Amino acid sequence: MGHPIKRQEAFATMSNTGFIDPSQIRAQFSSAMSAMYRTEVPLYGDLLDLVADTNARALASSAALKQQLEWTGEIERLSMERHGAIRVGTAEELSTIRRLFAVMGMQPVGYYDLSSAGVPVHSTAFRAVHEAELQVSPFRVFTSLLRLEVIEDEALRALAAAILAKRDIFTPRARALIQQCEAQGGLNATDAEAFVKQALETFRWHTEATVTAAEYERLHGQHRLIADVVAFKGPHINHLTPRTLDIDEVQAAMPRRGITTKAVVEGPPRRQCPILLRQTSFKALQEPVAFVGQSGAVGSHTARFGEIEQRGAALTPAGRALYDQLLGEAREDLGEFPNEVNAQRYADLLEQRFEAFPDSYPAMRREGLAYFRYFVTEAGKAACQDQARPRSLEALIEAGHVHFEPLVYEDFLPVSAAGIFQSNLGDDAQVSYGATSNQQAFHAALGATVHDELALYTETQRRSLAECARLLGLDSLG
Ligand code: OOG
Ligand code: NI
Repeated sequence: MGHPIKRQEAFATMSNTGFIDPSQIRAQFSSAMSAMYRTEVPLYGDLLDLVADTNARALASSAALKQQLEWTGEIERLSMERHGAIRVGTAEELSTIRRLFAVMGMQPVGYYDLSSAGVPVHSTAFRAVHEAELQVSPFRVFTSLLRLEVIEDEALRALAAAILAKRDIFTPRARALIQQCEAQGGLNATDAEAFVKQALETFRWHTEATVTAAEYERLHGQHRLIADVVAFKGPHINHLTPRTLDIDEVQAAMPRRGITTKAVVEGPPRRQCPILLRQTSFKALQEPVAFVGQSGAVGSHTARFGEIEQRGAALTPAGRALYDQLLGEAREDLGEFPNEVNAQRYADLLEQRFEAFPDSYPAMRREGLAYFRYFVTEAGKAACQDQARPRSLEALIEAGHVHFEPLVYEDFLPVSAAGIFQSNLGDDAQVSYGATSNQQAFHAALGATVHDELALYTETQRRSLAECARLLGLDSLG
């Protein structure tokens, strides 16, 4: 095995137009968001410390893990890696959010329909789409649009729509800077800095509600999520999630620090070779709220929570189908929704079912279950002029001239997301809304179509093979 390749500078900070690279704006925004959330929810700061400790320990105890993250460059982005989540109320809010994220090089990826799981929203994730941009800042935001049509009470639906129509979740200056960026093709350093500050306002927590206590109760009575979206001035960031290298370790450490977590870790079971995404969260905080007509914050609302995640290999359609099948089987075996009481049994069932999912990267590659990134090793470079060197991908790997590592999963999982929503909404009633999945309506509201995440992984894998071929002086590989 060769040595990890020194990564090339992914981006120059500024292009010759004088505009700041969108990835740099995203990095600044992500860090400003984290600082803001730390002051709003101090527990988030504790969580960051805990995750940093755990990650340092995981790296110190596994040279293989450290080397893997060095190959892929993830080691450099780990400490700044996080995702957030917001919920918006109208098509106009969603499409303007899309334009706001575009200033930072974030595009909508994937469509998640959560209504079948009893959560009246559909969602996408805004994130960078190219591996070089992700390397600068992997910041992502899970963004949900409330499906008002699920409110059966017509008067209440009209009330919610009227309240939403009155608010503007963007500052005038943020709107102007978005427009300016679109017209000019970028923002200079001063404008980028102003943009970060203005954009942050949209995600801030507001103690003052936009509705009376009685209206809040009506909205809340319909669904807690509806109150959360409709009753406030903006789509407050409801959690910010750091990436850990060992989620079970953090899950076990949290109670020792007085944090009560969700009973069940969402996603696949613990494995030698992590796949997709494992997540767990802890309960929302009760926040004081001032309703219209009240003096002082005498009401309360639970909106915000903490979450941690561990990311693993991105799966191909075949790998994903196998994942969905095994997850479904484990849930069927359990015969009820995972909860505190059956958590251990569920974990055991998951583990049993997932024995059918190969737990080594070479096997996952051979069976076409995951996406990979390929690198030319030192030995490969040294052998470049050798007429007898291998030329096929398999032979190059065999000879140690090409090395591969899994592509990290950059997205979310609908079943897991529904579980996270539900645990934080305190919702035990797992009703299905039966509203049909409506990606078309989502696209119409968004004012754009979402990227297919699988196409993005395929492209990254292809680019890495093309780069290997170039370095080795071969026509093509793979
Ligand atoms: C989003 C819940 C989903 C995740 O990581 O899957 C989520 C929300 O509560 O708004 O954050
Ligand atoms: Ni989340």
